[in-house]
Amino acid sequence: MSAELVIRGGTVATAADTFAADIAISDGRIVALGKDLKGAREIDARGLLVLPGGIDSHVHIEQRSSSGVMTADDFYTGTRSAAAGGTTTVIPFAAQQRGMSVREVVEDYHKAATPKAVVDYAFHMIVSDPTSQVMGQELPALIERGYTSFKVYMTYDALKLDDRQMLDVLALARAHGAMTMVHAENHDVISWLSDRLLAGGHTAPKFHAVAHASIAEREATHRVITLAEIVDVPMLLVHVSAREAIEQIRWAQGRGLKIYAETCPQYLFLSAEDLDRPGFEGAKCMCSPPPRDRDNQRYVWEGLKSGVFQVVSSDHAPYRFDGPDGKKKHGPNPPFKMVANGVPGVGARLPLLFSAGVGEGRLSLNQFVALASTNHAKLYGLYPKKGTIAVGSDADLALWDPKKEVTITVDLLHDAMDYTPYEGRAVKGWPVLVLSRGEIVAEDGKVSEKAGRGRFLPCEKPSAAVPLGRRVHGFEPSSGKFQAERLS
Ligand code: DUC
Ligand code: ZN
Ligand code: ZN
Repeated sequence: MSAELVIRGGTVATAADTFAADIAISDGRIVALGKDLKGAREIDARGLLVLPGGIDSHVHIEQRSSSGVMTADDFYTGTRSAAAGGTTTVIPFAAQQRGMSVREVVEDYHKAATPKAVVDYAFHMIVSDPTSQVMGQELPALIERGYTSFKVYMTYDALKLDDRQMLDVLALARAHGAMTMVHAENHDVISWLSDRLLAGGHTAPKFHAVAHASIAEREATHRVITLAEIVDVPMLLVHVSAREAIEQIRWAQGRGLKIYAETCPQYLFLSAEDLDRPGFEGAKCMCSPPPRDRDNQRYVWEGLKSGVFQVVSSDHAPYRFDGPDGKKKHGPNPPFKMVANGVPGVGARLPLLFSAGVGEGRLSLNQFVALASTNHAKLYGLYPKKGTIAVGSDADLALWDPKKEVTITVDLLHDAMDYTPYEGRAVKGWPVLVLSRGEIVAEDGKVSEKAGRGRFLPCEKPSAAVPLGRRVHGFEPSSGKFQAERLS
């Protein structure tokens, strides 16, 4: 029997295996894997890696920052950029502001996404106002309808929950089988430090990193782990940036708690020094938590390698640098508190991770697939429809040329931004052809213009079948070195 399309002669990699196979596709799904498969159309993948399309489970699209700035990307440009960088599923947030109904927020985000998305998408909810209506009725009903994860904040005046509210949310997640994603930073520490810095005239972007101290992240991380332990529920810490927080997560995982963790390219490739770029340029790298120093970068890499982290997401939060609705909305050189927090990254995430991870020997190809795609699908209830290459799965594939050398520029990323913090960075390895449900959405630098072809994905309740960090501590404090042999 002949399929509609065959991807011929590539090296297929999943989170578990690497093997040579053709892939046959019909009706948007994988129908066979094997040798010498027949198809009405063929794509020659000789010399290429055929990987599951990336899943980016942390992106902000059409969302306003706490300083009132709107993301540059809408669902068209944001998902187009995802496709350009090898990502075929995104999970943005339907963000509740206080006083809003979460049900209505979800409906509004659907209205924004439906006509524009180029690749498939699900939604997490952001819960900032856990009223009895939200907790008693809206969230349970939404979870049953396929919105099975929500993000909550321990900082930001307009978003943060107190510990009691956090316990309520965690208990609801346990009762209904949902996943809670937590932004863990100690709010009072940040605001106390910020007030002192600003009062002393320390207003430049680099002081953002001073105010968002890594020990404030550590404290909040430990506290919310404790709350999750009290409730006895799995939980995921988002955008973990530094050694101190990683140590808490490793400790929790070592005790057998189901604590999952995400990190992002900004903690692997940027540092606090980037916030001190000349003039106001440092604002281009301002996000929360902020990038740290090189030792911390090493810790984050080690956490990826040893399994402390299950996912690498972008935390794509695309606030433009120039223009009336961007980082300079509140003046040409506003104090750091007035600058929208966030960096773009949905398009650059996978080329950066592939190049420095697989290309430079820090990660195996299968680890890359797990961190880039498979574990996202498992944690958020999209597996095996998404996140793997198997008969019956959606034909979401990224064909990578592992030898292609590219210098990242904002134009290559196809988002609506006026900068990328990774401008000029050289990478080796690029997704040269990207398929979403068997349809080409990016090829040789061109991206699909079919706004609205992306489909909403209701999520199952998250799976527990995601490997957690190992129980050994890889870092040897006395020597300052990682004990690679104990980790491998
Ligand atoms: N921090 C967040 O918590 N969200 C968006 C971007 C950022 O920097
Ligand atoms: Zn956050
Ligand atoms: Zn975020």
